[in-house]
This record gives sequence, structure tokens and C-alpha cells, in this order.
Amino acid sequence: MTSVPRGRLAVAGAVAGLAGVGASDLLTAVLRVRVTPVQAVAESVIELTPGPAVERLIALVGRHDKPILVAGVTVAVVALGALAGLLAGRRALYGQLVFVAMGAVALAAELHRPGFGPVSLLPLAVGVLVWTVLTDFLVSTAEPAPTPADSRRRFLLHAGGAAVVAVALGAGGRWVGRTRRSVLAARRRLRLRVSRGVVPAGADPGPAGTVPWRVPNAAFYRIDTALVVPALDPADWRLRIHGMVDREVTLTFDDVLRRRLTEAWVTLCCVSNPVGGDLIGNAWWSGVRVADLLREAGVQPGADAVKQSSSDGWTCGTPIEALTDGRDALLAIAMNGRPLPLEHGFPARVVVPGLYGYVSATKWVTDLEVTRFDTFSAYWTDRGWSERGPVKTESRVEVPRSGTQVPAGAVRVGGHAWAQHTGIAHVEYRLDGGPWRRAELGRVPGRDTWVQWSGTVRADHGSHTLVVRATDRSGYTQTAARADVVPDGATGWHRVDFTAG
Ligand SMILES: Nc1nc2c(c(=O)[nH]1)N[C@H]1C(S)=C(S)[C@@H](COP(=O)(O)O)O[C@H]1N2
Ligand SMILES: [Mo]
Repeated sequence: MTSVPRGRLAVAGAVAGLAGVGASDLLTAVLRVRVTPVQAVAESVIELTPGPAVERLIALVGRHDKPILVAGVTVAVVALGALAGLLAGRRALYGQLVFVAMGAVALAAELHRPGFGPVSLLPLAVGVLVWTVLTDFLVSTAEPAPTPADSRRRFLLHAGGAAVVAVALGAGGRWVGRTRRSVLAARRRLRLRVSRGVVPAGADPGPAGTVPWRVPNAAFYRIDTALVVPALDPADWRLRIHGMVDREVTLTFDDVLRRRLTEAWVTLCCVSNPVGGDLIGNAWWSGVRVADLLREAGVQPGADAVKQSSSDGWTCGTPIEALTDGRDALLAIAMNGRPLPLEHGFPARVVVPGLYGYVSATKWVTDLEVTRFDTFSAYWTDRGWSERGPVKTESRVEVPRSGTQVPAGAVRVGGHAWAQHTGIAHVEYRLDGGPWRRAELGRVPGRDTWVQWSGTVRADHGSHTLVVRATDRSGYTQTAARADVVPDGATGWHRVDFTAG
């Protein structure tokens, strides 16, 4: 039994209760989990309450029933926190047990909520951790100091500080969540005059299990440095084009919509994609040509780069040449016929065929500065990656998957090969070091997308190795030499080991 005044014990527990709720709220918003632990409990309460009682409540408070319940659960957490604080004064374990019991109730609620996944448990886990650790900390600092006045001052400082942080965390969570919801609503309201894109006949001839030639938005790989996905309202979005130009141009989203749209199939690929990796995807993009925008701004002689920046401060440098040489370098506003998903750069991003994403494909783009490569460095070049990032010719086996077993006999094999803006000439595959065989190729609309390849091998009982290599339309055949992804993209042949039985 400590000699801490009971009032302080209760305050310590209550503040910890609030801080845990704040921390889990913020984490819920950041991780984009559907509901906070408190909301999950409130939803479960509504579900478990008999219908007539809920109706009476709604008649009483209108549609405020949910916010009221959420507030009620929060008050309950704070009150139980105070109890935990009092018990912690006897033994730290007693206080912790109260919090763990509360966590167990929230866990039971979460498990039964729609949209539950393993990530949903993180906010709760962090909340319980904050509860127990903070209670113990505040209780220990509430021990009497040399003088009672000192002691009170110290405790008030700690508890008050923790309470302020708790409220700030909760407010932060609310702010992140609210902005995102309103931007998602604005995105839903958009009616873009874009097409969905028709997959060319014969683009998808590969065996079952081959990745679809058009990758759906929800399955498209995502790479960025954003901890919280930027939520930009199209009404507030601006793109500024400046630097070595004759006249600065600033575009609103409506300005973009009023312009002539260009639509194209472009395969986007990450420089960090290892041989055989899946950081690559193909989509139908709609947008305006960056070349037209640059022409309007008037690029001055001597400029060789566009430094692109996003709303979250990410930067990359793109050769002007690649943006103006006639290829479909787009300021894209739609992906597969839909406004860009927030994760893929809503409301606008850049896509440049033939360049890795890290030197070209700025999501949430807000600024294009026409400049010279020798005057700046960008996010990834500062971190050891190459200034230029043309895509390297590569291919991968998708069927069969490495480590799987297939029926012995004739085995269908296939995958994709890519050399964006150069084009694939042919693809060869080889079983167990035997002769190279020409693969059949799917149809493609041009040279800016990947190509599906397929073939058949005879595989007897036992283990086998399948290797693939592509030759592009410049006549270059993929080197077998393995290069790491740093500094400018991996090379090497993809091989899979499988068994036939
Ligand atoms: N704002 C911003 N844009 C970015 C990045 C980023 O970190 N921030 N990453 C780039 C990289 S490395 C790649 S490979 C592509 C990936 O685009 P995706 O996530 O739509 O597939 O986006 C590029 N654009
Ligand atoms: Mo990337």
C-alpha cells in the first residue's frame, strides 16, 4: 500500500484511460481501420440492446444515438480508469487487471464487427499498453516528494501533461479521419468523362493463375513514403508549373477537366522490384499530356529536367525529354476508368511510360518545376538511387508458382515480360537447362505495356526448374547477370523450382 493520496490515484487512472482512447483513435485513423475500439464497443452495445429499447433511445435523442453511445463508452473508460488507478495504489497488478479486462471486452466487440482484420487489433493493443504503462508511471510520480507542495506540483504537471497529450491524440485522429471521409465523398461525387478502357482481344491468353493483363485498382501494387495517405480535396488542389518557363501556369482540377483528355495503357513499375517480384502493374490511365502543359508554360532553352513535388513533400526528377518526346506522359486523373484511388494519388498524379515510378510517377502531385538536373537532387537520389531510371527489360514466371506441385506431363507455363516504351520482341523459356523455346505472346496495344507470355513444357515426375528471359525490340536480350535493385533496378533471369507428380 503506497501513501499516495486517493484523489491522485483516481486522476492518474482516469488520465491514462483517456490517453489510451486518444492513442487508439489516432492509430485507427492512421491505419484506416474502420472503427476505433470505443466505436466497436458502442456498435456492439447497440446490437445487443433489444430493438424496442434502441427505438426508444432514438426517439429520445434522434440520430445522435451513436455519438452519445461513443461518448458514454469513453466516460465509462475514464471512470473504470479511475478505479484502476485506485486499485493500482494497492498493487500495480490490480490496476493492470482492470485495464486488461476492459481490453478483453473491446477485443470481443472488435472480433464481431464487420471489416475486422488483424490490423484492427493494433489500435486496441496500443490503447491497453498506454493505459497500463501510463497508470503505473503517474502513480509512481504521485509518491510524496520532500514537501507536499512539491509533490502536488509534480503530479499535476505530469497528469496535466498526459491529459493534454491524450486530447491532442484524439483530436488528431478525428482530424485525419474527417478529412479523409470528406475527400472520399468528393471523389464519389466526381463524374469524369473517361472511359474504362477495353482490354485488347488476345491480351490475356495465359494459363489459369496468370496475373490479369489489366490489374484492377484494388490489386495494384502501392509504393510511397506516406505514413498517412494524403487526402486532397479536388476543390483545393492546384498544380503549379514554374521555373525555367516563359509563363508560370497554375491549374485547378476543373481546369484539368476542361482540357482534352488522353487515355492510354501504361505499365507502371517500381525500381525496387526484385527479379520475379510483384511491384508492377498495368492500367488504363486517363489524363492530360504533360507535354501540352509544358508547351503552354514555354520551356526555356537549357532546361533538361522537371522536378516534381507532391503535397506530402516527396520529390523526383524527370528528364524533360521523356515528358515531351511524344509518348503518353500523363497528368492522370483516372485509373481503369475510375477517379484515382486516394492511395494512388488522388486527385492527380503523373505517369510516364518507360521510366520507373521513383523518377516519374508522382502521386498527389502539386508542383512541376522546369529546371536542370545539376541544380537539385530528389527524394530517392538523396538516398543512393540513380538520377535516371529507365525501366530495364525483365520477365517473370507466374505459372507455376515456385514451390508448388503440378500434375506430371504437359504443363502450361506463363507470365509477363516488359520493356516499357521499347516493347518486347520475344520471350523464351527453358526447362531444366534444356533448349530455349519461344513463348507465345499475348496481343498488346503498343510498346508501353507488359506482354503476357505462355508455353507448354513436358515435366516428368520429380523436381524441375523453369527459367524465362525476354528480348526487347531494340534487340537486347535480358542478361543473366544478377544485379541488385539499388541503384537503378534489378537484372537477371527469373527462375522457379516446382515439382511434377
Ligand atoms: N508522392 C509520392 N509519389 C510517389 C511515390 C512516393 O513515395 N510519394 N513513390 C513513387 C514510386 S517509388 C512508385 S514505384 C510509384 C508507385 O505508384 P503506385 O503506388 O500507384 O503503384 O509511385 C511513385 N510516386
Ligand atoms: Mo518505386
